[in-house]
Amino acid sequence: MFAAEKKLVGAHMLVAIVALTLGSLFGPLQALEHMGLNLYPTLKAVGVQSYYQGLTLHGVLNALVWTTVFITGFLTLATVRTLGRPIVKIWISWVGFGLMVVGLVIAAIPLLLNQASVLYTFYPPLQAPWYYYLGLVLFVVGSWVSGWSLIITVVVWRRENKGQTTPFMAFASVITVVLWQICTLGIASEILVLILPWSLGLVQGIDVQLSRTLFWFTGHPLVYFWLLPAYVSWYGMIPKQAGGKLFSEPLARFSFWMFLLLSTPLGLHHQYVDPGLTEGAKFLHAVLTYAVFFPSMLTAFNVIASMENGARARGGKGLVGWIRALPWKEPSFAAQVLAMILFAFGGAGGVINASYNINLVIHNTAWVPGHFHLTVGTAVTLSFMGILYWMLPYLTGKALWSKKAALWQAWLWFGGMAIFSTGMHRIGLLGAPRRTMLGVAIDNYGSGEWRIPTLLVGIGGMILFVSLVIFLAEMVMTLRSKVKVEVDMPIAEPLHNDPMPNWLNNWKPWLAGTVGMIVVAYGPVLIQLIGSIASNAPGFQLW
Ligand code: HAS
Repeated sequence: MFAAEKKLVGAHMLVAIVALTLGSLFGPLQALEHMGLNLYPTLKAVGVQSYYQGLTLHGVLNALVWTTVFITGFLTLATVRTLGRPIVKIWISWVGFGLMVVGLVIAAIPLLLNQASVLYTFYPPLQAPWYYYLGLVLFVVGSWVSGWSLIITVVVWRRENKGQTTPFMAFASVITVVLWQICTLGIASEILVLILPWSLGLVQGIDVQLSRTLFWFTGHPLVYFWLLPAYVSWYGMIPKQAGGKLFSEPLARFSFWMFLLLSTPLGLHHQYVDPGLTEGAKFLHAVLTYAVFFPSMLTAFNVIASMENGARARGGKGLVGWIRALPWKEPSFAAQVLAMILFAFGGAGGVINASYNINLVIHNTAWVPGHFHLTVGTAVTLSFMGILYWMLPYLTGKALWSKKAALWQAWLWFGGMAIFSTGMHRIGLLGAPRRTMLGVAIDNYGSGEWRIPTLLVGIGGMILFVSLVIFLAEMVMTLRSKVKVEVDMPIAEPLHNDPMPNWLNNWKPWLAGTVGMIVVAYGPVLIQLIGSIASNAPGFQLW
């Protein structure tokens, strides 16, 4: 691939891995605290003032920064490599990257000073200094600018290659980017119109419900912005890594269109218990949440069929015996398939969350972080780690330090997360609130029935920490390696080479449908909230 693009992607990976490392330092602390071992007081000397400061750093660095920066770099790589064309104006991508880094540095200052411990959802009326929000804005704008650069490149490629179907990974990457551009309008308007004037003291109060609703306008599709790059790899690369072909490329493209259409108009499933929103709107969002389950089921079917195709080509036999023939010794492959397996459980939990009435049992309990550590913490993060196992040698020309260590890392993440999230789900069902120090309460609730699940949380958290250390060692030692290799990106071919139906290749109806769905699902909600706006909540600093 083109050297300039490799440098750009490499810079993204560096920032992403540093964010993952720093953010993950707080994970074990929280897990140990839940187990009853509170190490936070000893951390005051190094500037970590509270559980909430640690939790905010953990959420922002891992859920927002590691993901977004990795994704921006990875989608750039997948697009230019499969188009076989450099980025049209690479300086635009560098500007985007630069804005993200500047935004990150600005936001980091109040975070480190314990002035912005507002958690990753930064719900008003919790209030951070205005420059924290400015940092977030610059970070998001940076990701937009990088996305524009990618969109321009695909548009120019389409002009240069009239009549040809955009290669799958470039197509799927650009849908992900467009989804992000549309859905971040919620958070952008929340910060620019409501939060910044309020945190600057230009207005005295804020409308809490309108802010939360705009947040979740972005907050839910955000999870698909995290997930879809993993799907780019599961569809676009895993079949090749398994030794086979993509079972159905049209079905894969259809899934991506469905995600564009259905990811945004369902954010109210995070607000089922919020007052001031109509039952009808919540019901509509619940129905649409079940609809967005469908493209993930299509993905499960298509990806498993593709892996079976590869396993049988490798000599695999039997109804399930073919699974043994998969390349389990390849860390990049194993990490991603292990991520898929835990995602099946995370997805099943998602159906429970989505249910309007059962949600009442789990909302705001430890069940929810249990759910999202299986999804963003594993389906996404472990897949990205697996991708880095071929990507780092590809970008640097240096051999992966140790396949064995990388395999251990993947299995430890899988095992650690299975234990951790079992504990979190269980304790959530027992009524433990999320975002709360639980250690002090273990013995006071339910005749000690919290004891075992919180122990699982602590043990799982420590296993995850060991896995992360191995991952970092793998990255650092690979960068230091003197062994040269030539690695290419694994690009899966489709099993059937039939021409792509036009309706899967035409943006207009899908974009129109996406806008239409958002208008139907959010129009009445926003009209009602804006019509009765009550900017009366002062800012609070409770930490
Ligand atoms: Fe979620 C809360 C519903 C998916 C992340 N979710 C959250 C939060 C986060 C999050 C971060 O309806 C907390 C936000 C906060 O801070 O408050 N979620 C769903 C549903 C899905 C779902 C229905 N979530 C995700 C993904 C995430 C994510 C993906 C991140 C990447 N979620 C909810 C709801 C809430 C929620 C409510 C609010 C709860 C509350 O009250 O606060 C679905 O899209 C899931 C579909 C997934 C599947 C699984 C498909 C499986 C595949 C792999 C197959 C391959 C295998 C390998 C098994 C249907 C594709 C086989 C191997 C062989 C070798 C053969």
